[in-house]
Amino acid sequence: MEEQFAKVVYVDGDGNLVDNEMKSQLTEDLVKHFYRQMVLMRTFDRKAINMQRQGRLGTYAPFEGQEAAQVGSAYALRQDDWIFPTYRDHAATMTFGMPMDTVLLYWNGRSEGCIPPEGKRIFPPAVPLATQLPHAAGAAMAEQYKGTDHAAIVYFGDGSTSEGDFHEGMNFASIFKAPVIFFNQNNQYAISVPIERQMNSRTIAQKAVAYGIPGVRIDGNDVFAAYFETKKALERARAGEGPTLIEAVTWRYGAHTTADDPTKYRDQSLSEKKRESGDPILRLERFMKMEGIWDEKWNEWTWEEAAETVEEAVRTMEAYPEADANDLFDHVFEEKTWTIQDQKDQYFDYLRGV
Ligand SMILES: Cc1ncc(C[n+]2csc(CCOP(=O)(O)OP(=O)(O)O)c2C)c(N)n1
Ligand SMILES: [Mg+2]
Repeated sequence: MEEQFAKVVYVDGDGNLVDNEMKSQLTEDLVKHFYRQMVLMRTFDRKAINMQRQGRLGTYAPFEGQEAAQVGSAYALRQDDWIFPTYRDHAATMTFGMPMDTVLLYWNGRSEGCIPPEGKRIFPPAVPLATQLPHAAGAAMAEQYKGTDHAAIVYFGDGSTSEGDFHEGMNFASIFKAPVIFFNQNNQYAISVPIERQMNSRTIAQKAVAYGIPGVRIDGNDVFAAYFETKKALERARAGEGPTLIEAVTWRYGAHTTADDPTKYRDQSLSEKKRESGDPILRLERFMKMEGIWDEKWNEWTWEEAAETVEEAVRTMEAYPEADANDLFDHVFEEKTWTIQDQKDQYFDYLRGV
């Protein structure tokens, strides 16, 4: 299976261009765009962790190491497509156009953090695992009924493939040829459970066979593989050829969330080795050096610009008016159930010191 689903890679961990298929499209502009965006995302991620430690954000799910998978795939979308993220996919949503201060509001526990800019089809991050797959299949089917060529992309982790919703979403999309991309980030852990203890399948891409759809396994730390393979899958989807399952093999360097301590279940020196052998940003630096388009000054400016952009978003988020406690209860259902009303009454009694 690992041979049948060999990893697609355009630029390897050492920065070598190992596949020439897309060479003509690797313009300096595109390469630099990806580098800047990944630097921005990493800067955001590190800042968010620090802010959680300072008590300025709630629990946060870091994505450092997964920037290429998210940035490359989201950049392949068209502005009128749909995106269904999880709690770890804010690099994807920000690349697609979610404002950074909105993402910060989400992690600050604010309902405003789930509201995309007008006209943007960005679903709130799915925390109940895999529930977003049937939603994405449904949104794609709706576009099909309407006769548009809009597509949907749905993000989910390796652990989420053990959920029934994974099967239901894939099967519906397959049988109705819905224009949806199932974008799996196999970061090889579901919290503390490594992939070998989650499944006997050697790959996630092979699961596509069961649904009769294309399965593509990519080096998830190669931003070009993420971009070009998602683009190809989107073209198939728009042409009425149905869904694709993409498995982006990657690694999260850090904790599952800021509430987790990865040293309890894995040797973190492994993460440092992974950085050296294939980090998404480092490999792009190596590639640019080989191509003769690396500029140390430009690199410094890129990191500085990213830090300023992130600080600006933090200022905007922190200048928001106080959260309204009603928000906790008012948006759960269109009409409140008595249990929610009861919880709301109790909470407001508590706030009033009753
Ligand atoms: C239905 C459901 N069951 C359990 C959980 C608790 N939970 C949160 S994240 C997680 C692991 C998910 O792993 P994976 O799908 O690989 O995504 P990753 O966190 O690695 O991005 C679990 C079990 C949940 N959120 N939803
Ligand atoms: Mg995982």
